[in-house]
Amino acid sequence: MRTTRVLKGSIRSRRHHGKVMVRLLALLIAVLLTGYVVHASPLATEYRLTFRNRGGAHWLAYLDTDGNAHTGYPIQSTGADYLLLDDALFRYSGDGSTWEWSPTACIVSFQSGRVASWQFAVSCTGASTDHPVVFQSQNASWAIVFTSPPLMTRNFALDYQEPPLYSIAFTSHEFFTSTIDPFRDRLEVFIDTDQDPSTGCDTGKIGAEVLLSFYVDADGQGHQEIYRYAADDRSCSATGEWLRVYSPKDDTVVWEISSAILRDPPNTYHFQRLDDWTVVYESEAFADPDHTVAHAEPPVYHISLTSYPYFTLFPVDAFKDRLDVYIDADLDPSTGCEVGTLGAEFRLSYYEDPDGRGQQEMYVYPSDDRTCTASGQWLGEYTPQNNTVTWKVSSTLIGDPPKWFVFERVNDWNVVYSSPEVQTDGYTVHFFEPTAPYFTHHAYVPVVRTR
Ligand SMILES: [Ca+2]
Ligand SMILES: [Ca+2]
Ligand SMILES: [Ca+2]
Repeated sequence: MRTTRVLKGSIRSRRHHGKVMVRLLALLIAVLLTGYVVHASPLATEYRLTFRNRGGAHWLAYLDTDGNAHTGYPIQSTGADYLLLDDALFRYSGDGSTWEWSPTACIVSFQSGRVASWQFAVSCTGASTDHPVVFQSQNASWAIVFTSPPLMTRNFALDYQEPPLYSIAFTSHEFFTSTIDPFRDRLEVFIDTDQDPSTGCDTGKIGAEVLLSFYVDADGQGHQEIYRYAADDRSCSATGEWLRVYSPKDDTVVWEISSAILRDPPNTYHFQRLDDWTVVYESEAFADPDHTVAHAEPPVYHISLTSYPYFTLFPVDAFKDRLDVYIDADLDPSTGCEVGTLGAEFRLSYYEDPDGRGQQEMYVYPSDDRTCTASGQWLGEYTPQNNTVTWKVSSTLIGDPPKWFVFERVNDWNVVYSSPEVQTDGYTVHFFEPTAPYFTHHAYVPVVRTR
């Protein structure tokens, strides 16, 4: 019968009536046996409100006693008709937006501190049913520390535990071991608090409502900032607010953020590292169900080629003279661009533009691109030092060691030097082109290869 949706009214009500009678009888027996009654409806004459919080100097409870969001002071989508501010109860007397409260004669038993609690007569508010309450803590200068979501009383009682602080950590060895440009180099965390990619700042992976940022000022002092994006701010135009001075430890920045800002987990995260305002590393977007989130940037390869001949022997022709590194990422000579003994999945390239500015490029070869036809992607401007070019490449791109490398120098589109195969188990690879190539069998015999 329970699965039958259509029941004749009379049968149904009679059955229901019967059940009620049985329950009343059971309750009567329970009362006789135990001597007390469990109320099924709000009968308490006193409020008992408890707000377990992480600290503050003032504690507030907003009471929407008529359950109508359109009456009283608007907060967290409720309309507060009464306010408990520390040990006093106030009645709302504003116009629906102003902060105006009138004192009441109600006597409130109040306990301050991390377990803030209030006890007072229900008749003080005249509420006849359970209703929404919003708890809030403020500091000594009346700044909001935490605001709860709307909570519902149960028989005029409420016991609420403030959620923990969010602790969001970003570890980047690369960031802290490189030279940090003030303001322009950053560690950032985009957070999609509603887990809706169509709202907030569009990072390409998530729709972020919040961005946490770390930078260093001209004096070397670390700072944390927060950006908050409105739902329709798809182009991320919101201005940042300064949070605090911050000193990183162990190559890690930790942002501690109130749950009032990020709401309850889960959130979706997207970590980025900026070098000179350019994104040079970005994590995959991932959801985390906790208040503690930690992300570490994977290691970065530093691949260097020193070539005295390139920088000192001849004038460098724009575009046509190059320094190249081929990388066999899968250690399989039969896949990728065929170069010497390697089958390269990647090539890193350096050249000068007509203005003499150094540029870096990267080529990605599919496994069947044996003749190396893939087009390059521009990586950025680069200024060589000590006749050396260093490419920095994330291991997320080419994978972890070991890797095989071949270094080449190209003159007027002809390969004029090709190194022996270099194998490495580390993330740092430095190759020195022999300065007296005439002594080696890699001599200046042009090896012409189509590019
Ligand atoms: Ca109201
Ligand atoms: Ca969103
Ligand atoms: Ca290969």
